[in-house]
Amino acid sequence: MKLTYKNKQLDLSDPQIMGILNITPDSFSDGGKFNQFNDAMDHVQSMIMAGATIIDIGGESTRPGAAEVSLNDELNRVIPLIKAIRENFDVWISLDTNKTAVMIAGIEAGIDIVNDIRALQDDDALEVVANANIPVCIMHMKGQPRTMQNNPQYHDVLQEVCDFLQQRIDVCIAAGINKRNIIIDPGFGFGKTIEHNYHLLAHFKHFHQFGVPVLAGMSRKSMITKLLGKPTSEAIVGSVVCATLAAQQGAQIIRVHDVVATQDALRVLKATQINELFAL
Ligand code: 7PM
Repeated sequence: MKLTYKNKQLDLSDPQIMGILNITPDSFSDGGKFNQFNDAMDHVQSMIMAGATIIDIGGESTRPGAAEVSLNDELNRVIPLIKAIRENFDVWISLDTNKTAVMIAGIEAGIDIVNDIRALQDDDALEVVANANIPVCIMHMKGQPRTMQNNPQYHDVLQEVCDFLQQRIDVCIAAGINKRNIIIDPGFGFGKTIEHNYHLLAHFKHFHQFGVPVLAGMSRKSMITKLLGKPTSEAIVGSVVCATLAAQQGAQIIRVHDVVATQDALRVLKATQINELFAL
């Protein structure tokens, strides 16, 4: 499997690391502008050097429990960075947003993937992505970010997530999005209890039934911190194990904060798949 956009290709036959770019709230809008921008660029560079082939940029508007971010704040936060990354690095850029206006500006600024936790349910989002012929990640979420972790219930979580993803794939294709541009994501932590999340991870291979690449994002989430009773600063090992279990079940893209540790794990996993040994 591979992703294609403009004249670039991303081979997905080995799992690819999507590095999460931290963007501090209020970045670029006050006196700390210059430092924050440079910190972000340094972070991008180190993630690329550690093996990330995709950088995921988010303006925080999609974060569960986070305050709503205005359109202007989100644009001011992400667009200058996208342009700078595009100019300075040879890497795929994904933009984590659910707002059509931000997608349009991001596409114009040079992103390669739209990453939408709302699976293109904003007005005109389907049409914008279809017209741009750009890869898109559609994610499952139950409920709304502010309230989704408030006692989520399912009859059968795996079935419900798969039904939703199938519906959204159908809607995307009906709107003119090429199936080759679709990536799916079960949405760990988005309207799911710890048990729901681990059930989805245990059965992760079922998400390949749609014939499109699958993305897994569990890094530093509460399914790890709550299970272990540890703060996010101590969730690296748990996060890497989750990433490894998803990769072992064929996840094509792993969205993580800790790129170095995840890359080590993926190389160890690959060594068990024989081929790596010939490359030593
Ligand atoms: C607070 C809670 C802050 C949750 C940040 C988050 C995903 C994503 C996010 C994911 C895809 C985080 C999340 N999670 N996009 N955006 N898949 N495709 O941990 O799992 O970064 S935001």
